[in-house]
Parts: sequence; C-alpha cells; structure tokens
Amino acid sequence: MATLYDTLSAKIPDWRYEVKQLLEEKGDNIISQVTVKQAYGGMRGVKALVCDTSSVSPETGLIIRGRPLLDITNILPEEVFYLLLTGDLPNEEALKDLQDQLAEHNDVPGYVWDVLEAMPEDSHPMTMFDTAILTMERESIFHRRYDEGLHKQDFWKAILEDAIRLVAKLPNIGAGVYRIRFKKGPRIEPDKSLDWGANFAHMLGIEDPNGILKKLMRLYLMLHCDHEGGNVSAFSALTVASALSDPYYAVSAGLNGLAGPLHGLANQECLKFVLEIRDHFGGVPSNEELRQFVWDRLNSGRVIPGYGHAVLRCPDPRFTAFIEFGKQNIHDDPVFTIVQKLFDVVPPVLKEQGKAKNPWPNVDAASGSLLYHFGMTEFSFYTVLFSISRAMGMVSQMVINRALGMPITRPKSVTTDWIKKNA
Ligand code: CMX
Repeated sequence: MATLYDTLSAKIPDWRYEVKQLLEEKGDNIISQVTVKQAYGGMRGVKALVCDTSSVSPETGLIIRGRPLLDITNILPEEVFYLLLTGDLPNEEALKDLQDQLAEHNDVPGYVWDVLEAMPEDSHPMTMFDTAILTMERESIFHRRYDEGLHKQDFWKAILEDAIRLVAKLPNIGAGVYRIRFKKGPRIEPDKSLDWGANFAHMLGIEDPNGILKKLMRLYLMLHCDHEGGNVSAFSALTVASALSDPYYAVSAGLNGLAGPLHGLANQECLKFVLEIRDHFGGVPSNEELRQFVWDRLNSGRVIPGYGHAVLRCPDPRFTAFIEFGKQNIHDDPVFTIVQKLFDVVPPVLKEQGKAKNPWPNVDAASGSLLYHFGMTEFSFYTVLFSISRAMGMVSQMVINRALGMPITRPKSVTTDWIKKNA
C-alpha cells in the first residue's frame, strides 16, 4: 500500500535531485527585480519564494498541485492534505490509512483544556485556538528528535509526524474553543468513525438533521487549505519554521497573522457587514439602496470586507464554490441573498472608485452567510474554521521545505537613507 509516508519517501529524492540540478544550471539567473515602490509596498509581486503545494493565478485563482480548485471541490479535506503534500490524490487505501492516523491522534491533552478553561471569558476564539496550539508544543516529535541529534536528511520525517498529529487535533480543539467560549455545554468527544470534516461538525454540537452542516464543513475545510507561500500567514509560518522552530510554534505564529482583519479575520468582518445591511434596511435592500450603503462605507474611509485581493484579479473560485453550495442548499435565505446582491453591486462601485486593483470578491465574502444559516451565528469564531483548514497548507509547506533543505529565511532590509543614496 502506498501510504503518505511511502509516497513521500519515494518522491523526495527526486525532488531533491531536481532542485539540485536547477540550482546548478540556473542558480544565478534572475527571476525578479525589486522597485522602491515594492520595497515600501509589502513586497507585492516580488518573486523570491518557492512554494510547490499550490499557486495563485491572478486570472484563475487557486491551483493545487496543478489542479484548478473548481475541478476538485468534491474531494475531502484529507484528500487535499495528501495532494498538497505529495502532488497526487490518494487511492482508497492511502486515504483510509491517513484517515486512520488522523483518528488515532485526534485526542487533545487534558492540560490544553485546562488552559482554555482558565482564559478570560471575552478572549477572542483565535487567541484561544492559537494558545492551544502553542501550549501543545511540548508534544513536538521534531523538537525532541532534534535535541537527540536527528540527521538533517530526516528532518522532514519528524515534521511529517508532527504535522499529522497536529492536524488530527485541530477540529477537536476548534470545536472545544467553540463550546467553551460560547458556553455551549460540555465538550463533545470525537467520533472515531467519522471523517475529519464531519467529525468537526459533530463536535460542534450544532443540530444537523440532514447532514448538510457536515457537507459544508468538508467543503469549507477543503477550500481554505492553502494559498501559495507569500500570504501573511503562510509566509510567517514558513519563516518561523525556517529557524527550525517546530510546527507547533510555526503554525501558531502563522495563524496569529491569519487573525488580522485584512487577512483571515475578514470573514468575521464580512458577516458583520452583511448583518449590518440587513438590520439597517430591515431585510434585503434594493440594489440602489445597497449601492449607496457601499459608497457611504467607502467614503467613511473603511474597506468593503470580502472584496479585493493582493494577487487575484478575478472572482475567487473559493467564493464561487460557496455560492454554488448556497444556491443548492439555502437559496431563499435573506443573508445569503444580500451576499449575492453585493456581488452585483460592489465590483462596479470599486471600479468606479478606482483604488482597489481587484474589485472582485475573495474567499471571505460568502462563507459566513452559509455558516450563519446553519446555526453558527457566533461570527468571531469563523477565522478558527479558516485556521483548521489553512494549517494543512502550512504544515505541508514545512514538510517540503525541510525535505528540500531550505535554509533559514533572511531577506535583506535597507534604510530609507540607503534608498535615497542607491536607488
Ligand atoms: N474596499 C475598499 N478599498 C479597498 C479594498 C476594498 N475591499 N481593497 C483594496 N482597497 C484599497 C486599498 O485599501 C488601497 O487603498 P490605499 O491606496 O488608500 O491604501 C487601494 O485599494 C489599493 O489596494 P490593492 O493594491 O488593491 O490591495 P492590497 O493588495 O493592498 O490589499 C487586501 C489586499 C485584501 C488587504 C484589500 O483588498 C482589502 O483590504 N480587502 C478587504 C479585506 C478583505 O477582504 N481581506 C481578506 C482577503 C483574503 C484573505 O487573505 O483572507
């Protein structure tokens, strides 16, 4: 049987050889230049990182290992995890093996719950989630083996073990945060017979008589898994990991970046915005009313959450996948209807305003309306869902970076005086 470990063991020597050859043949070739504007502009567009798990094309959006996202929306999160790591979809046996490993390791140490229970009642769910991950750092196999003198060639193996154990626990931790923070009653134990995404829905304890919440969670956790290497959370995580900090340190660091309102927290901001519209108009407004509302928000110096992107220049396929899910399952819901109307109204307004380079919706524009419909109304929790999924991309990038022997990240910064004299 080609397990995840076997598949990676077979592929990694080839990947190493390929990179070695590339460096020998093309090591001094130029792939990017940096302007002063880019140095002051968040390094936008500078090509100075390699990430093989996924890429983001401005015109098509997320491509996972060569597969456009909208071609694979039917696969399970576990399958996408395998795909991110290896470049292949698992066969039935390999999938079962990975699911068994995830089920084996989904219990969370008791001290994590003690820490979460002790946190102030008004802690943000992301603070609780990231704290839980950091608290578990003592579990790291990589950390222990490194201290014992692990050979550099084998770093990836210990990182992979940490990756599986950590990913296995995240739905349990996320659901625990939900139940503790929002006083939903006792935590619900994992059901080892369920797949990773369905188990998360089960542990949340939200009624799901038709199993649609389970379907939504599988889709949600699949769609958010990765978005190449340069976004705030991925870049932070892989920078921390490049210092050989273990995945518990590195994922926690990356997710602290995801908690920013311009990044993953936008999904909470987005639903807040949609509910504000519903309450302001006492229901679904007309397109003209909505247009004015959007202009008023822009004129007060605030962004339209869920719209714009640093790389994309098209409607985000993850948005499209959520809209399709909504059309099939909740087409007459007023909050979802406002989300659809915003898709008609916001892009022309942003184009007219002329500032945003991308007037189209991103991943965060639609997801909240679906969660809200299915009973998850506590929107400060939404970025935790994003995090559970995105951790798969982060740890996959870490396994590959260690397998390829990537060194510590260390770009050079310069002073404003240096730029004045040299640019
Ligand atoms: N509403 C209003 N103005 C916007 C805008 C939006 N949705 N998107 C961009 N702009 C503005 C920027 O604020 C910037 O204005 P200033 O020149 O006054 O600073 C200008 O347009 C140019 O920005 P840009 O180059 O198009 O966008 P950036 O790459 O700088 O930023 C992003 C990208 C996502 C931070 C930005 O589009 C934004 O703030 N969007 C709203 C928040 C959001 O939805 N974030 C989630 C992104 C997805 C994710 O990472 O999770």
